[in-house]
Amino acid sequence: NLKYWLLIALAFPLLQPARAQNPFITNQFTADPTARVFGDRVYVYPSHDIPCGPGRGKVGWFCMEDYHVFSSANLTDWTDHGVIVTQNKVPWVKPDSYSMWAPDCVLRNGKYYFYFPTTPRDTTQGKGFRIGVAVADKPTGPFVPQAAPIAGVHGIDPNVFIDKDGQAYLFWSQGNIYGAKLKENMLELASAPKTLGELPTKGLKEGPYVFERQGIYYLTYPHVENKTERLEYATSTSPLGPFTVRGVLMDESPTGCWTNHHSFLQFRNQWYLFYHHNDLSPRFDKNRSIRIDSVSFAADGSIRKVQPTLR
Ligand code: FUB
Repeated sequence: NLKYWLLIALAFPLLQPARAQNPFITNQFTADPTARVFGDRVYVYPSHDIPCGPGRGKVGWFCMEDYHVFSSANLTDWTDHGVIVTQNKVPWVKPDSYSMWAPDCVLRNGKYYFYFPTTPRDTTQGKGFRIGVAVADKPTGPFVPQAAPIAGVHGIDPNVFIDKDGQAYLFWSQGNIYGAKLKENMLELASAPKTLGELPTKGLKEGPYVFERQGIYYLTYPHVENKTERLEYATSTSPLGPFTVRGVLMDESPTGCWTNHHSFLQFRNQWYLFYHHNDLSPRFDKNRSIRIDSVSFAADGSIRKVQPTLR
């Protein structure tokens, strides 16, 4: 009998809902988290890393075929709502390219717009990534992909910011970081893409995330100068800049995960940073897992450096 109770005691932690610890999603690999508050819940839209294999992506590289969405009312217990968009159901995507990279999702006029970068079947306008949109009535879908990617946008890592006056902006990266206004329909650009100011000229900058706090616009981005990405930020008085570099908000990984990709979220008067690391795959940094940490700001608006909370 003692054996029976011992077994129950050992199994009990496994039966508990996921707890707030890093990484906070452990039923699959996740990366590039964009977190949003819709209603009274937090929704996280990450990329979904899977191990590559014969006939599935390129061994040693990122391998991503679909997206899940997760939600929580308390940042502790998370629900996986399952697959919302999958590569071979998007009309313009190159089949089996396993390149469904970092997404974003915003709510506008009662519709949820899910933005994702991937490789197109039609390469007449260039071989690189394009950015598509899928639209839903609920944050968990079903999402209906548009027939074609957004015209005039070439690159990865879409991020949408809606300003207080209702104007929406799309940001993305292609070596440098670009931004443009979006039309009211959220599906087309309303202005020509532009660079955003005096950002670093050396090293890759990608994964832009823009937010506003107390009249300051923050452009935050991963930047790699050495081996791995550190998170940096710049500020401006307007969403399309010009932005001035302010510093580093999270240092490079000491254990060598090449990428870091993040979003900022204010939930119940506390700011949080969502980002990723390869906690569940220490030997292969293209199978990543998402983390949360709280963020604070100094009186002058600067972001205090975030120290990762480890498991
Ligand atoms: O997840 C694939 C790519 O790695 C993302 O698009 C980048 O931001 C980096 O995290």
